[in-house]
Amino acid sequence: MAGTGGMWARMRQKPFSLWVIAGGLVYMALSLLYLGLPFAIMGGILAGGGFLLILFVFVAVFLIAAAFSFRQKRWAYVLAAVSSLVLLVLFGSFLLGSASNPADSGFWLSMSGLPALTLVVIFSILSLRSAKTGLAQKRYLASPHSTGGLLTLAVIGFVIGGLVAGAIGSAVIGRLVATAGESADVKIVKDAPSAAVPFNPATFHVAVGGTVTWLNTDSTTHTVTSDIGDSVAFDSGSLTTGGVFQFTFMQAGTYPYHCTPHLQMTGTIVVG
Ligand SMILES: [Cu+2]
Repeated sequence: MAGTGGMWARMRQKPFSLWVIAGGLVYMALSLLYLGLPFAIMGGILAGGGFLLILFVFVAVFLIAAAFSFRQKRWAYVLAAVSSLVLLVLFGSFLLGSASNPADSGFWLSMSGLPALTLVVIFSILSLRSAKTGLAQKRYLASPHSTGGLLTLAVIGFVIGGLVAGAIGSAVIGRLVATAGESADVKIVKDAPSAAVPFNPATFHVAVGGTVTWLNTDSTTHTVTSDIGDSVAFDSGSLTTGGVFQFTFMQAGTYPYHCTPHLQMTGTIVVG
């Protein structure tokens, strides 16, 4: 009992900023691991053209930075700030994209990851600045009862609020997509990248001058893009959940198409 009591006392003496840095980094590492592990188990560590490897490097770097920031190593503050910034720069636009659609499968990560990493950057830079004099000297770094604590609380509140609003929005979008699905010609199905028929129906027939309507019912962003070399070129750009694309075919022919981020997703339009 005395041992655990002593441990708690030591934990409580840890400057508050270290909890924020380590907590934010561990949360991100676990999130990335949760995201990447299924793909790694399915396709090996080199799946996705090295994308997974980059993901796991971030996991390792985040965990190292978290552990040594907690021990007040100055280089670890630098590592924490730099690695967080690099992730924000590399995947910021991707994260912002899924943050704009609550029905997107990446919404929770964007909603929580962007604020968490921002907090890590702020607190690791401030901790580095005060490392020489000691974090205990700065109240906003030492104690949760401070502006630093208020900022953290505000960010956590923002994230929880965003996730709750997102869950409601996601349900609404789901209902709207189900209704819209009845009028679409070709549906991008749920879990399309691993589906046998990602574009349903796989082959759609339309008369010359007819318009085809695609609807994305998946929780991931996809595109409807004509295969290279076609005389008739079409490209929907990114379609998030509920996204609709229409194209009018003026020439008879067979038009194969695919999804740009998932090349295994293919379909065909037959005109005439
Ligand atoms: Cu796709």
